[in-house]
Amino acid sequence: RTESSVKPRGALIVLEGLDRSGKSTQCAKLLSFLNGLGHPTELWRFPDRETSVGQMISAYLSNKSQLDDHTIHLLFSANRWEKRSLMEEKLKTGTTLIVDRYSYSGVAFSSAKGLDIEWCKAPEIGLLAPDSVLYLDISPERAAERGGYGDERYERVEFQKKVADFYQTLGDSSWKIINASDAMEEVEKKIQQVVLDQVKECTEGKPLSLLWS
Ligand code: T5A
Ligand code: NA
Repeated sequence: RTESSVKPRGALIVLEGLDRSGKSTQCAKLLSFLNGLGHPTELWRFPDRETSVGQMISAYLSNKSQLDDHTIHLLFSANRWEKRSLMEEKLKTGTTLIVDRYSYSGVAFSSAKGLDIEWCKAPEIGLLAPDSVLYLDISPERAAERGGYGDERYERVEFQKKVADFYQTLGDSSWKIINASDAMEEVEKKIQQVVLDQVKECTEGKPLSLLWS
């Protein structure tokens, strides 16, 4: 087979940020934008609450169950590992994935509870590295003013401040910081620019890589 017959791979695009920073809103907009341009695209999210591991996580987040901090950390990681092979298959067959939270949430939230950051990163090693991480940057106070805040386990301003500090230590060259206090349409436009560039690079043969490198 000639090289031109190889299907260009999809891009792995991750949205990260504090609770209520607008990730799910922007993921949905991005999905319809890319689909509208004819790019095969799927929207994924972590935790994926549909799997049996995901149901344990969901019960924990809604305070219906209690788990040791290390245990829940590993469940979040396991929830990504159970989707890894499908993720690779989708990307290699040309589907772009927009992912609402990923390993950075895993490390930032557990580290904010006091777990060692290197211990937190270890189970994420070998998962697929995102081509682009869009970090929706907002102050914890501003985020708390948005709808629905306060129902789930981690939705407290003091805790979110610690999470923001750990997110800062995780940023690398794949990260783009997006001001998430802007109007939704502004945020949407900035994300579109970054993502179109990434989709193009992946189409042109950018290799997939692994966390953390
Ligand atoms: N977690 C997650 C871990 O501890 N470890 C892990 O490994 C992972 C993956 C659940 C929790 O789990 C933790 C992190 C979380 O605490 P979740 O299911 O993603 O994670 O949480 P959700 O409650 O679904 O979502 P978030 O709280 O993170 O909210 P979003 O998706 O950031 O925000 P969104 O889009 O729902 O918007 C919130 C509100 O703001 C408005 C929206 O209309 C909505 O009302 N809004 C704006 N308002 C003004 N201006 C804008 N630009 C706006 N954008 C959105
Ligand atoms: Na969300």
